[in-house]
Amino acid sequence: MESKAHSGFVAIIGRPNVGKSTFLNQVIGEKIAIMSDKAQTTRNKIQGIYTTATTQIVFIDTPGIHKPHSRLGDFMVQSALSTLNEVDCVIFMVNATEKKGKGDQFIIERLKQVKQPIFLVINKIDQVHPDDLLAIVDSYRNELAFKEVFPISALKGNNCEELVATLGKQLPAGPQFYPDDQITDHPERFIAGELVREQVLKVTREEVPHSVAVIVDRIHREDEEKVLVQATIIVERGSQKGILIGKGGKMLKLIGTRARKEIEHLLGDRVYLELWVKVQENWRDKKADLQAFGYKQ
Ligand code: GDP
Ligand code: K
Ligand code: MG
Repeated sequence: MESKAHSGFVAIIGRPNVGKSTFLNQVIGEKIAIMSDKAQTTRNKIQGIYTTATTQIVFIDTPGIHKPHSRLGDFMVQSALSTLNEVDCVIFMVNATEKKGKGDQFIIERLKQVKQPIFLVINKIDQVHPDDLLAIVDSYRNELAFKEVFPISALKGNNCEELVATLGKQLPAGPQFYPDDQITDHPERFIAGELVREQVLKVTREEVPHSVAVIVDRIHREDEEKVLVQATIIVERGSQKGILIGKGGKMLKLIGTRARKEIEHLLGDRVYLELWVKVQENWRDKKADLQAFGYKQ
């Protein structure tokens, strides 16, 4: 592959729910990372590859940095923090609608040890008055020297192109890491499983969203225009299995219908989605289960 005038890796770091995955999808123009209003939606690092004639930026979306309460939580926070050593630039994303909190302070302390340029990105500006931004910016600027500060709306797209252009210019000349048409490092199988999990997150509450993993067992082309996708939703307790299946199977059907549409968009084909629900007690704290479900250290 050729080289580019600008190429490199940019980590997107921040607390849960600040809009990291929304930003990644906005920049790439496709849903490669699932999004929801639940904390800990993103569990794995996800690379989104942005390529133009002169530039290739590999964005790394990361799990929100939080206080972990399980082995899975440890894995997530470690994978987020470990990207800091692997990138050319860091985006520290915060939420314009919230004051700087303890969680941000924890991240700031980590970022103080980072040598690469850090961009402070204040997201969700569509929800605040412009006059309120200054105080937020100041509260972070007092703590860290940022290369630049960007107020954006990842949801609406405001100021995202400008941020990407600035990041690109920041990167040195170098090799192109991925082909022009590749937009993520994860295979369709992974994204299909995530799209099922996204729908589970949207229809469940409290502990259930956090207790769910999804494994895609099989993707099989049935004929020219039909793809069979078989997936297992794993939960931690029998009661959760009951919730996910619902009365007369209603809940599972809802999840399946919605996820099927998303997977059809991903694959560009008609999809038959078959879902099973399985209990694997306490999987979030078991090393072998974590590995089996794709959360490898
Ligand atoms: P992450 O946990 O940091 O990856 O956050 P997500 O991308 O999953 O988004 C968390 C929630 O914030 C979702 O409900 C998004 O729709 C919402 N969100 C993200 N960006 C924006 C934004 O720019 N404006 C508004 N109003 N909501 C946003
Ligand atoms: K989220
Ligand atoms: Mg996310």
